[in-house]
Amino acid sequence: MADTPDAGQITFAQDPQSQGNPALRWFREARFGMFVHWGLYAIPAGYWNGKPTPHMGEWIMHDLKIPAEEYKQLAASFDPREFDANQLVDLAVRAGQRYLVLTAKHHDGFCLWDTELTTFSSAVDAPLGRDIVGEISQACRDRGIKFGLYYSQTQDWTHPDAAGNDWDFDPETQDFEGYLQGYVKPQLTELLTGYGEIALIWFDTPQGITAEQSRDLVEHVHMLQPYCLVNGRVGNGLGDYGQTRDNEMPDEPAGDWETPITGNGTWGFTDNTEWKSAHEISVTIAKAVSRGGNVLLNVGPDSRGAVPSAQVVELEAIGDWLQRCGASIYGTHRGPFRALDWGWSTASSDHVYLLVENWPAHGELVLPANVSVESARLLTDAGGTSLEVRGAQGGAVVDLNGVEADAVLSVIELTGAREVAPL
Ligand code: FHN
Repeated sequence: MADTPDAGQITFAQDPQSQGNPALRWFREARFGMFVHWGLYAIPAGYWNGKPTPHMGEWIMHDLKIPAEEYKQLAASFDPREFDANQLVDLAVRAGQRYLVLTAKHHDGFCLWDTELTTFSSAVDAPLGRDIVGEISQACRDRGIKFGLYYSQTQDWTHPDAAGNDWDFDPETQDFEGYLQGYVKPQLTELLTGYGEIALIWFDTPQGITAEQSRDLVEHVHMLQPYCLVNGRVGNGLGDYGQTRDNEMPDEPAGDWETPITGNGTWGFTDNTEWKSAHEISVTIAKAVSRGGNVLLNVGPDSRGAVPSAQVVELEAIGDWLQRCGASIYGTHRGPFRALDWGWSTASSDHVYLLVENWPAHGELVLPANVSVESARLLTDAGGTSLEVRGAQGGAVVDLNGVEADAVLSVIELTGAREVAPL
């Protein structure tokens, strides 16, 4: 199978047969999740024998063509004694994230659970013998956070029959179907039968996987847990919901979808410290929810299992913002006002929410011309300050004179917003 890292990973196709999966209800409610990329690559953290990797931290084995047998030795140093799954999931709770997706197996093939299929895992080859999937799934269950698993189905750089490693293995003689049937599906069975309810399986980089093979994986997951969602990167337009490319924001996507975003410029831990601010993240959430989507924000714990403290600060600021204006995000859907020059809108059954990025200098927020409103209040301040709405059809404005913009992103709640005449 060809080694084309970015090929075929984008899909907005949502399998029509899956539109009715009742599990999409929690997905739409949640809107914001934590992605956790954690594995052996956190140990070299972007450098191999002093040489920097040119790409993202978790791709170091591939990009520096490290021989599989050499890379596998890292497992002996995977010794995160201080890692506490409860602390990680508590952080997700504080950040206002409603689901968590852990890399059970990334492209390097290292497994974070006690699998029968290989010893290359945190439970066997690593000194502490820990089942990280088990630890985090329990911590999520205890806190009511939906728990999902990332599983690299096509690339596995330490498996001779999987895609991605052409420096150790010969792509021409590989038995990819044998790998899917004899390794991937049995591992998925372990994950979907050993850890209680799994909210979703997050496949990635489908590359050349055939439609039949993608369908087989979807059916396998649903046979074991019918309400486990499958993401669009299972390939070939299948899955329960669609995905953007990494860090992308689509204009007018249909159906249910999610954008995975980095916290800095990498998924796996490195010394990159260019953290996205709480403001940037809030803008991404506002854009996504106003277009009917979810945001899955990554953390890449270091080799001890710690999330860098500078990122924790931003996550807590987002959590504080969501504490104040969560009504405009959780369980809301596409907003009625489009192409606004000051921000974005979301809606619930009772309210329309305005997420205001560009605070009007003249103090008046101009609503679309065909809209009338009964009342407005500021959601992001402690008291929910009422705001005066002046004018009516063809000129309603919300008076923001004397009101300060929120340090993260200001949100206004409208009651009785109505379209009074088509534009
Ligand atoms: O190659 C992976 C990458 O390492 C990371 O896991 C991201 C997350 O969306 N997915 C792939 C690239 O799109």
